[in-house]
Amino acid sequence: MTNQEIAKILRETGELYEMEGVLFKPRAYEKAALGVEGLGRAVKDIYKSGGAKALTGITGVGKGIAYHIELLLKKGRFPEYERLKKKIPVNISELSSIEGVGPKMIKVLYQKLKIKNLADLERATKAGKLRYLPRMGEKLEQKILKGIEFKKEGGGRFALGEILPLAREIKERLLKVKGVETVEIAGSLRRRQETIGDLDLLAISENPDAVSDYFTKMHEVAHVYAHGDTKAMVRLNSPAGGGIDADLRVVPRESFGAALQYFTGSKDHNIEVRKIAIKKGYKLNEYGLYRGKKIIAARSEEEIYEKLGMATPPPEIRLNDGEIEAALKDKLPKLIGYGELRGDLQVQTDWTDGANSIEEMVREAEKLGHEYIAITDHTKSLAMTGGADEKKLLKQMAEIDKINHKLKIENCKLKILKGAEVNILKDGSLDIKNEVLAKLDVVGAAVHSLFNLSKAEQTKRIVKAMANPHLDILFHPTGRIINRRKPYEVDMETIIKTAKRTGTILEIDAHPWRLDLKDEHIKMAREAGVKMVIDTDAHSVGELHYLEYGIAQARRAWAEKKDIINTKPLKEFLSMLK
Ligand code: DGT
Ligand code: CA
Ligand code: CA
Ligand code: ZN
Repeated sequence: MTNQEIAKILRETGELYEMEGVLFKPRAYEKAALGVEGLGRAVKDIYKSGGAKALTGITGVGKGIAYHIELLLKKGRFPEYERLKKKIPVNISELSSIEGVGPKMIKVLYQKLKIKNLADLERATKAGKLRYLPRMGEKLEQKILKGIEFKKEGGGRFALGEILPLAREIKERLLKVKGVETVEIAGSLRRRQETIGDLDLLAISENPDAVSDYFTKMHEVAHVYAHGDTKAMVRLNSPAGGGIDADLRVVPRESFGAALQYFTGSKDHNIEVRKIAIKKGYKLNEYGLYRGKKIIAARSEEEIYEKLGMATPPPEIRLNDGEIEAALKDKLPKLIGYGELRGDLQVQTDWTDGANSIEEMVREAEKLGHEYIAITDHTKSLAMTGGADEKKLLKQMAEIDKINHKLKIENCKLKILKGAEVNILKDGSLDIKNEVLAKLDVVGAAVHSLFNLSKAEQTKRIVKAMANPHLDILFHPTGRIINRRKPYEVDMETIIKTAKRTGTILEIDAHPWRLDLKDEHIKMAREAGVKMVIDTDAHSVGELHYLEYGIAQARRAWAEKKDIINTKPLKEFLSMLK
């Protein structure tokens, strides 16, 4: 069982307990799920080396949950989960992927209307049956219907962050099959697109049959569409709920580059590249670059692009969106690298709705090699998170001073910055007094309410907030949540102009559900010379690992190191704030 699968069952157990109205347990299982997700190692390896006792070393995992994980590893299930699941046998992850649907509602939906999955929910909502349920009504019914429709518009695609860990796990497993020399992830995953339709994997193997055989028999496989010795196509049970297709092609070493180039895409990029080949009197396909029957290049992508008179574009920008012209002139951008960020600037802790303490977050940031981390808990008008008022913020600042002092004594080079994720109120003012904001190192602000204002009103509200001399970073500027919530109406051109004028930094929120700014807005900001940062919006130690998704987002928008200011050392970074 993979970490992702274990985390999913733990999280579901928490949700099932919540349906039961049990206290404390929901949060405990959620925390354990977050702990498992945040591990750098496989749970099964930890168990192998130290048994159930070693499992209690995982953040959020006590004796009881460690025992459940042990049973999961041995038998694939544990009794509490089965007992709870029997009472409410529904597809929880599918149902709760709809905005506005939580565990308590799922229970009512099942008990009153026998709703088990998304299709049932859609039918009942369209028939107007939800409004009559306790504590519901027409308004909530409309909201749910909108949520279902928005998800459907996504076309059944998955967020990159849901699928990349699965693809990497499968890659590691395939690499262990006898005869396998190389495995690469191709397609939209290699291009790090926001959303993924299906997984494409390429392998080189001395024994193609063995690897494609293994692939069709993996425990996640729900259905085998095709199974030849060089090609296999399957449907996987995805950890996100529902299924996702996966293709594996086993190709010869001599033509691996051609296959990788072809299956990385995008299709539009490939079509243009093929035209260039034809103009030069060549032919290009997934087996190689040919002149007549003679292979000119095939072993590596670089070789092929070179023979075409082009530099090799990074996969993230292969969209036929200017990269081909740039590659022909050897003028490709030098994209920001995956290891170039020095700090994280949006981090929540157990002072509000985060799962871990400041110190736990800091220790993880230290492991990640960060030079700085801003603690930015929510503020008071976001009451459901236990948002901080002025007094609580001052108390937290004192706590941060203490931990910083401790780090200094240890000769640790990490510095904790005092911050907050302040709410922008309806009139554009902030919900924390300026005199307290002035004491913080980094002030982030965000819209967390009134998503339905008109475009003009929403824009005016945010512009006003940006004019506050204490506001450094505008967090997740459009508020969208992939497959779940549309961005609020806002005029990004005006926001970007205002950012330039006021010196406000725009955030690229790396959380895989947010990825906000979007690539097109990053491009606009870059062209306007607006400063940006990439940060995780982490609510647990595991989520501190999300920076790579934000970097991918920035790379797809052609961002370079200079565009992203948390690539700078601490002192220089601080000097760039308002
Ligand atoms: P997805 O799966 O919808 O997220 O997007 P991709 O880009 O992974 O698309 P997929 O899985 O259909 O195909 C993988 C790659 O194979 C694609 O990026 C480019 C290449 N490819 C697929 N169909 C064609 C085609 O008709 N012409 C060309 N030139 N390339 C293709
Ligand atoms: Ca694909
Ligand atoms: Ca495919
Ligand atoms: Zn939060």
